[in-house]
Amino acid sequence: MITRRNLISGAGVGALASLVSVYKPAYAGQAPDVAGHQDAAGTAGLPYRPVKTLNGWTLPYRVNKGVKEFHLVAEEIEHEFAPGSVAKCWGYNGTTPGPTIEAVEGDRVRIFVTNRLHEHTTVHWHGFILPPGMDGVGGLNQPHIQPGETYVYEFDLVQHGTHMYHPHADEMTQMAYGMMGSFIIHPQAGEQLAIDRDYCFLLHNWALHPGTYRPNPAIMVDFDLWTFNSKVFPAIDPLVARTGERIRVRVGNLSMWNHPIHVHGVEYHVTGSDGGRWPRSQWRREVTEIVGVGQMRDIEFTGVAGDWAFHCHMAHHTMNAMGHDIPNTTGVDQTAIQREIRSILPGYMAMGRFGMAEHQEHTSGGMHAGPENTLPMMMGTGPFGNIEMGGMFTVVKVRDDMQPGDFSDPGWYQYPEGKIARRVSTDPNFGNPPRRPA
Ligand SMILES: [Cu+2]
Repeated sequence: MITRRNLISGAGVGALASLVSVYKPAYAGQAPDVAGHQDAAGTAGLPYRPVKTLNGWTLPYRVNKGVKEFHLVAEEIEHEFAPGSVAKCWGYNGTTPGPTIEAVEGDRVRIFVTNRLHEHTTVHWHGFILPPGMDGVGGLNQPHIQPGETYVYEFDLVQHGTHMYHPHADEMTQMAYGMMGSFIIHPQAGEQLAIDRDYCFLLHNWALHPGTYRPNPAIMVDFDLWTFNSKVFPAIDPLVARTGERIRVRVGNLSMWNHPIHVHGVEYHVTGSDGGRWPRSQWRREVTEIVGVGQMRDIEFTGVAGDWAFHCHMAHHTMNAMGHDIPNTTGVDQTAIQREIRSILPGYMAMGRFGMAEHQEHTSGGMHAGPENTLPMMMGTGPFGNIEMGGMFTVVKVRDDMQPGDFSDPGWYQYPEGKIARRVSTDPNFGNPPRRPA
C-alpha cells in the first residue's frame, strides 16, 4: 500500500517505480487513434479502469525513472464538428479537445508542452493542488511559452478526481478555438464501488457563424455550435453499456454557459467532481445537474436496457446555428409573400408557420440549403423519423448482450412487442378529454 507519506521515503519511491513499471508495457506502442476510439485491449494490466473519452483518445506516456512523462503539442488543426462543417481550430496533438491524460493519485508527472502556435501559450492544470510555479498562469506563475519553445511542468498528483487542462494565456482566444483537455486522476486506493464504464467529455461552445471556417473568439453570447468534446449530434459517440453495468459519466465545462445535463430513463447520483469521488453521504439523486462554467461533475447510474436521450436541457443548446434575429413566424400565413419571393427566387419555401419541426424535413429533403460549411439547425434520424436535435445531444444505448469493454454502436433498440407508444386515432375530436370550464 503506497501512501503519500511513504512515497517520500526511499522504500516508497521504489514501490512506486515497480508499480509504474507495470503500466509501461500496457501503453507501450499504443498509437493514438485520432479518429476516435481507444483500444480497450491495449489497457490490460492497468491498476485502474481507463476512461472512454467520447470521440477522443488518451495520451500515451512513458515512464522515466518512476516519473510518468507526457508530451502535449499546442497547434492549429482542421476539425470536423459533424460531416458538413469543418473549421480551423486550435488544439493539442492534432485534436480538439486534446487527448485525455490519465494517471494515478500518488504519481509524479512530467509534462512537456511544445508551442507550435504563432503566439505564446501556457497550460493551466485546472483543479490541481500543486506548487504555484506549476500552475500555468502566464505572466503570474511563469514566463509565456513562446512559439517554437518547449516547457516542462513537473508535479506530484496528490488527489484524485475529474480535472481539465487549458491555456492561461490569451485564454479567451485559445479556448474559443478549442484548446482544452480532460485530465483524470484515478484514486490510489481503487474505487469503493466498482465502475464498469467510465466516460468523460468536455462541454464547449463555438461562434462558427454560417458560411465561415474559423470560430470567432470575440463572441460573448451568440454561439452557433454547442458540443460534447467538440462534436455535435449526430456525430457524438453514443454511450454504450450492458444492462446492469454501473456507468460513470465525467463532464467538465470550459464553455461560456452553464449546462443542465439531463439523462432519460434513470435517476442518477451526482457522485464527484474535481474533488474526487465524494463520500456516499454527499451523493445526490438527480435527473438534471447543472455543470457550471469551470466545473466538473461526475454522475453515476445503472444501465437500463433501451435507447435513452442524454443532453443539455437548454433547448437552444441541442440546436445548431440558427438565425436568432429572424421574426417569429409561428401563426403567420406566408402564402402571399412566398408567391412574391418565388417570382425572384424559384423554389423558395416559407417556413415556420406551424412550428420549426418542418425545418429538418426541408433541409434533409435538399431544400433550404444554408450557406456552405453550415450544419442545419436540426439533424439526426432515428428508427421512427427525424430526431430534430443538434449540438449537445447523444444517446445512452444499453443492451442485454453488450460485451464488457465493447464500445461499438449496437444500432437502434429493438422494442418489445406492445411496449411502445402507438396511434389509436387520427380524429382530432377523439375521446372526451376534460377541459377547464370557461
Ligand atoms: Cu447547454
